[in-house]
Amino acid sequence: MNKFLTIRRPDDWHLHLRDDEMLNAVTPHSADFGRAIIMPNLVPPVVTGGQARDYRARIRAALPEGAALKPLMTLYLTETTDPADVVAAHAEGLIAAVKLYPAGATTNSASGVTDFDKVRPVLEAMAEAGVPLCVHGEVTDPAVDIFDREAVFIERVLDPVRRATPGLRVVMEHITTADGIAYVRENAADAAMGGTITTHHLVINRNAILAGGIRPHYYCLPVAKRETHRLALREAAMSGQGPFFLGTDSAPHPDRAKLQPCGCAGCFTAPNTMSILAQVFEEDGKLETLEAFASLNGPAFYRLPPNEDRVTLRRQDEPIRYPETITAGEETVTVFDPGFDLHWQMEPA
Ligand code: OTD
Ligand code: ZN
Ligand code: ZN
Repeated sequence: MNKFLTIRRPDDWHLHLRDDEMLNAVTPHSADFGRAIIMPNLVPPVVTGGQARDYRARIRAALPEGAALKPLMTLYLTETTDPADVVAAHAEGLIAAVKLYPAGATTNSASGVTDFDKVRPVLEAMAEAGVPLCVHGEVTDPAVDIFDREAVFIERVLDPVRRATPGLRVVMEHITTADGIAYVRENAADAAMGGTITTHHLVINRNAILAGGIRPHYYCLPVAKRETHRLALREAAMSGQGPFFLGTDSAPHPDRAKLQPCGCAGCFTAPNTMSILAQVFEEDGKLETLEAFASLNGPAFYRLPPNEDRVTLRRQDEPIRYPETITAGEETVTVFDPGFDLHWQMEPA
């Protein structure tokens, strides 16, 4: 059966494009999104407005002719971030948000925050100027079980930081638990909070990583949780409700770095994200809410207009074949395999 769905052009509110050869290889795969929030966890991280401007120029240079994508930059919050630099970069439209990584939480997060008192002046300036804070919501305390780190973060860090900084607007990034969904829902009034959900966390639970053999390409942070949590994410993403929007967290790594005794975290979903999303929304009979999730709720939170132009998702009977890997210089990067056939493809409207 041939079907199609025309929606406003989607945005990606959480994306890793890396730098150098990897940047050039992966950026074209996100070119059909309208806007993307670009994560600052390069080595060294993007911490100043000046560095964000330079990085944006490198991203623009890596985009193919005629690409729709507009990179919205972020700054990596450190204990020495200058509040005035943040406010100025936001006022000129260079950055859309500031990113908080608890020190050591994920790939390249060594420069993250340990002492939250040190960042209080920046957070207060952000609240005042309306700059959203995007958070990687996991504690790094080794005593906390990895599957509990998101829920514990809400109680130990997120809620206290929000209470201490009235008016600070926060995005809980890549929610992986029912606890995260509930917290965002409870605090979403007046767009005080939003939450991104990735494509891969709608598809896999922790069995995908560990049952019947260890599968490094399904390992990411926050790690996928048990099935009840995946179902809570699906319900939230498909609810059409304002606080929840798409942030793919597409995070490419060379296969060489993933297939190691200590392999790194990240799923590369940029090439097939919209196909997978259409498939899972269709499966749950919720195709009509895909536009809210991918194209409307994000801009509403970021106080930006939705994209004016449209794309069409077209369903074909024959499964669509995506490459298993792409190449970046000498390296290969494995494309996320959802484990089921894909029938939807995104085209210009
Ligand atoms: N998670 N990998 C990466 C980032 C994300 O926490 C994240 O946002 C990465 O490689 O940059 C990952 O698994
Ligand atoms: Zn993160
Ligand atoms: Zn990320």
